[in-house]
Amino acid sequence: MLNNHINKIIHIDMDCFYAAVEARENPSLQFKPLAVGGVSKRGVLCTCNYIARKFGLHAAMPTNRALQLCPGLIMVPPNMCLYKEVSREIRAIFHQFTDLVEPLSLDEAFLDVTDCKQYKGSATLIAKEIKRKIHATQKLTASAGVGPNKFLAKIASDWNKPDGIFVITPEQIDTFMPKLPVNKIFGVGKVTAAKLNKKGISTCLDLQKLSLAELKQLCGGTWGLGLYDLCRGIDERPVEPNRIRKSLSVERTFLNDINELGDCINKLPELFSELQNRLKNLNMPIKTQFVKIKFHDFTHTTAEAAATELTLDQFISLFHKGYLRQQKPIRLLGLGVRFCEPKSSNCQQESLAF
Ligand code: DCP
Ligand code: MG
Repeated sequence: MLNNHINKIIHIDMDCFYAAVEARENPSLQFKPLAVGGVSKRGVLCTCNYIARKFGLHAAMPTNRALQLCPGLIMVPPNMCLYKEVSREIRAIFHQFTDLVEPLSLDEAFLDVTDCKQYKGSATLIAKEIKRKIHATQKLTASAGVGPNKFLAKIASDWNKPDGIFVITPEQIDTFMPKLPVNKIFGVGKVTAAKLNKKGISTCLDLQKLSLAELKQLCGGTWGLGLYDLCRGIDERPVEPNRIRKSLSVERTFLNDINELGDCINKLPELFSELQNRLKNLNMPIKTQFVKIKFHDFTHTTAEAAATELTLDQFISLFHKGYLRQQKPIRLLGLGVRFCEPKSSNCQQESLAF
């Protein structure tokens, strides 16, 4: 990181993710204490909604205990396929702003929007727009944190949960950090916090007063070094999109299902130019192009054809092909490409990790 260069990182974390998806699917559950998890006697909670949290319930609590604390609790077994699909759609929203997306789990990701030109480059406005888009298309709420690094962005997303947004600017670090309790530092669990508390260390200011050598002695070499930076709000870890890209697609979930074929075709040019823009930066050889259609009843189909150069016409004919298979109102449209395998003989690309 250059000294005069300030990164803009967003952390997004969905609110009571599995429970919120279940309540969306079954609105009669919306205002009741609700948990997702193992319903058997030996089961545990994956998560619960915020109403259930008022009774002291939390993730990983045994179901039996949860039912004792909250007798009116409604338990739903997890539906991982559904959560994965929602997660994929949310990630597609992130990618409308940057390809520097590092997912941490199904419901959480870091985004590096330092070079994002949208919304005049304002990370706060981008985070607000991401929250808006998630709510408009998924009927779910997310919390967002904005900061100059991953550590601060993650703390910020937790600050105003649920449905919150919190921004920590570089100028605020020196007033924000000293007051922060040590247990807010990711990695400082109950055991470390108790150990530190015993020594009279409860805030980051207390930690800042220790020398590096003292911290290393107290917490071990590597962790001591990490803490020395973190308690000052310093974190230089980059956002790492950690997979080898095999495909790239752009997609839209519509606010209302689209019934008219013509209306759908009118959406294609905009998606096409968005796809072209994203591809410009990658410079990777293409193997196929495809159109993905998700219908109102969540069934979906993909029409695909070999391609080296992309054309809108080919996407339009693929769209017709896919649509004719079901001819139902459309919930989501996507355009994408698959790339040549990194080691395939007819493509020269060496490593496509980024
Ligand atoms: N999860 C799980 N078991 C755990 C913790 C979490 O199965 N011990 C699942 C269920 C959660 C999802 O992962 O819905 C996301 O985890 P989070 O920690 O982000 O928790 P929530 O999204 O449920 O709640 P919050 O609003 O606090 O983020
Ligand atoms: Mg969450």
